[in-house]
Amino acid sequence: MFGIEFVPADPALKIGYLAKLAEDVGFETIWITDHYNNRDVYSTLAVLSMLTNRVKLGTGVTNPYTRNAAITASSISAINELSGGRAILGIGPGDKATFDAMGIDWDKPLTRVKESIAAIKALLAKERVNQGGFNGAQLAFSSGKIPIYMGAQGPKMLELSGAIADGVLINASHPDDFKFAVPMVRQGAEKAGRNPGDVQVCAYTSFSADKDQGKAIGAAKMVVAFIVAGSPDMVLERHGIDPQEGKNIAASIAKGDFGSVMGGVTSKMIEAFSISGAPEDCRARVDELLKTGVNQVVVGSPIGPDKERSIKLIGKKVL
Ligand code: F42
Repeated sequence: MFGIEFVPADPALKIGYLAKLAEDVGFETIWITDHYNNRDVYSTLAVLSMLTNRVKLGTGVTNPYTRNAAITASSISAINELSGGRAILGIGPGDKATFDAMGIDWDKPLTRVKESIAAIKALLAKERVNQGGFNGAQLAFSSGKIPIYMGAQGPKMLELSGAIADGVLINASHPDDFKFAVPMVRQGAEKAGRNPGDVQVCAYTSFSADKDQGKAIGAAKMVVAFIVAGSPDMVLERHGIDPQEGKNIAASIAKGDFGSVMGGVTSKMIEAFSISGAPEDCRARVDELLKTGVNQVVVGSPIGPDKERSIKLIGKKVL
């Protein structure tokens, strides 16, 4: 199964055009990211609800800090209603860097996600909520059951997703990362007395496909630089990358020296943190991911050097 991610750094109507194309070439789920500095995730999903017919439409991912859980429950229910029952709520702890800029404290992210999901489940069932800081909140409408997927990377978050979520969106592109993550999700499900097969594991990849392998890799470089700069040392070492190389890239990003950023990205980094190349190479990597227990591969940024052309190519040669 394949999903695709769009970032509302682009206007909703442009994403709507690409989303319809993605639906037509065979993608099954569309995920829209949520960061305050881009366009609003729910207005984008509302436009997509009207422009598509079949694909599932998810927040990929929202968080409980910038939006109160009751507002999230109301917003995603409205999208479920508009789209004829196609909504999925993707929720994670959120992006610390953007919270710092907004003056929001990233206090106890795991606890916050756990409590918010419990509250959202109750709110979606039109129950009155008195837990997790709520004092009797209740929605005035319901639009049916909505799957809840968690964005997670850390061991405890992965385990929690197995315990409480319908699926998990894991930001990674290499089979070694999934050999580490999938057992944790399964363990979380088993400990909670659930069937691990009931939790959909989604590889939220950085993907770049083009007939010209060099162009595909060129388009992935900047995205990979940001992933490397933000990855914990343990993750870099798992892929045989010296953490100092990551620190150097982070310093170049901080200085705004994007020439050095691009120059610092090695082929090992591209290999570890993206699926990029000609379509047949991308397909081979997808097959490796599926063998680790991944159920859905999400084609994430940059998609390719030319999004429209790459979506068509991926539809024909990868899906
Ligand atoms: N973030 C966004 O803001 N917008 C997006 O659109 C977005 C998309 C997205 C898609 C997939 C995905 O996997 C992640 C995505 N993210 C997005 C990032 C996401 O919101 C998180 O930043 C990211 O997943 C990193 O979170 P994490 O899973 O590593 O979890 C953090 C919080 C962590 O440290 N986890 C630890 C762990 O082991 O899992 C546990 C920490 C812990 O237990 N904390 C305790 C607690 O209660 O929170 C407190 C401990 C103490 O000492 O106080």
